[in-house]
Amino acid sequence: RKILLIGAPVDSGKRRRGCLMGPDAYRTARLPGALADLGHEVRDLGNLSPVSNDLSDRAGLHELPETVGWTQAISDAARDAMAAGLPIFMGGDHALSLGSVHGVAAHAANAGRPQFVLWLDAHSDFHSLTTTTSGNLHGTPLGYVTGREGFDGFPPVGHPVPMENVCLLGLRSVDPEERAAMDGTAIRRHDMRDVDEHGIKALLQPFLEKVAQANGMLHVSLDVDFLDPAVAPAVGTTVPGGATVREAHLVMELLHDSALMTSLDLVELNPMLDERGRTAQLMVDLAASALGRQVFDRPTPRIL
Ligand code: DIR
Ligand code: MN
Ligand code: MN
Ligand code: MN
Repeated sequence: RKILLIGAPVDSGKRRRGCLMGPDAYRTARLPGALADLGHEVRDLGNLSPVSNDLSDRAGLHELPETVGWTQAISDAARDAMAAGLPIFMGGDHALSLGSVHGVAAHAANAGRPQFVLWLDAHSDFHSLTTTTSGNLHGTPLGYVTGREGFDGFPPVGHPVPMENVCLLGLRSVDPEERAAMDGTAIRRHDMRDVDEHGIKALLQPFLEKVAQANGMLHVSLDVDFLDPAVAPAVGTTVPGGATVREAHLVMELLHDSALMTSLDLVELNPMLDERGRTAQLMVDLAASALGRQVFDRPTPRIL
């Protein structure tokens, strides 16, 4: 496949700085080479910058104007990249997904195909500008792209992702306002207890079948804190009890087998917090699994 690496050093989505170093950490951990080794044609498009605007800061919201500027820039880049191949957005914090999902959903709509989103995260990121209590906009992208009210100042969401097309896996920190907003919607949400009780494949498989039946496009958003902090310490918002290395790889391997993934975010890596680059390396290895690295070949596409 043709893979486009897009650096999005977004660091405005929360207070602790460092995610801006993420794209270069992925390059240093050899993401381009790992994907090329699998036979893919890889192009690194370099790093984006936020579009400037004349918005002002808004009380209670951290770095709103910069995040709006990133959203515009990343959405535009996402649309362009979707026409050329499979984009991987190298973050940057999770505020980058306001733009990446906005852009890929617009592309899908123009291609006449439904957009699906798999959200791998400890958090649900389902706030709006009016419900966030932290003011950190990395907690809002899923609310934005599903068309929640309360995103004044952001580009309008012309192609919201339907709730029933969203699957969250790995949850263990959901704010009361987020839970209330998700209640009664058709969003698929699986906390870590679900993973413990049923196994991660049993949760993912029905969702992948739905994507396949609908001939959908599938965006995957991988937050470092989906993983357990013991194996992925380089993230500002660690929550104990996350996915194991093998659970995360199995998700990626099933994604590869399904041949359904059309775009990918790698977000929230803060290299300042890493231990000798181990988290960056794990994220690179997970991306490689999603794009075909395996011990023994298995036939694809394959949905069991
Ligand atoms: C938290 C989000 N619920 C907040 N935290 C996240 O600040 O609204 N951390 N997304 O990764
Ligand atoms: Mn997140
Ligand atoms: Mn359109
Ligand atoms: Mn998170």
